[in-house]
Amino acid sequence: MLNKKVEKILNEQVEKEGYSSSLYLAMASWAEVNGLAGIAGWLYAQSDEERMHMLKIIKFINERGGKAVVPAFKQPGKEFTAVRKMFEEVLKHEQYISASINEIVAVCMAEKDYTTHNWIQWFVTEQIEEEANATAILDKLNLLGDKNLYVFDRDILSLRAKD
Ligand code: OFO
Repeated sequence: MLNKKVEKILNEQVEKEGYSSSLYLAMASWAEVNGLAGIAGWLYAQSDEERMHMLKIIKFINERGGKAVVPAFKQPGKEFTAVRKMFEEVLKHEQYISASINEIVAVCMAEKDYTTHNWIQWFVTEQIEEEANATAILDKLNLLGDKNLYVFDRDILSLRAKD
């Protein structure tokens, strides 16, 4: 049976992953209507990946005898004024998610739930990649400068890690 404190924090993570999915979907849609098809493609794929993270947690909670709760998701922003600023927001958001995964690890340790502790390691590793991806994109944007978005938009899909 899943420990109650662990169940609670995992359900909170369900909300965070679902929000991540909505946030990247909103960014993708903004990029699409602004003629940035490559960036939109990257963000649509990222949004799908976040939904997959959410599902992974829902299924784990249920499999372990807990009860997953699908929450309401707050609405993400609609307007993203500049590409670089938007990716700074992506990195900040991923750092926030990493901290929250670490919090789950801490609760698992405190509750001696070594099964969930073992399972959550997938997310620990995933967050290294998520932060590295966002940082790599920001590095490229810094190299290119704001005037070369055409090149960046063409090349960004090659920066997607093979999932
Ligand atoms: Fe972006 O890794 Fe899940 O949230």
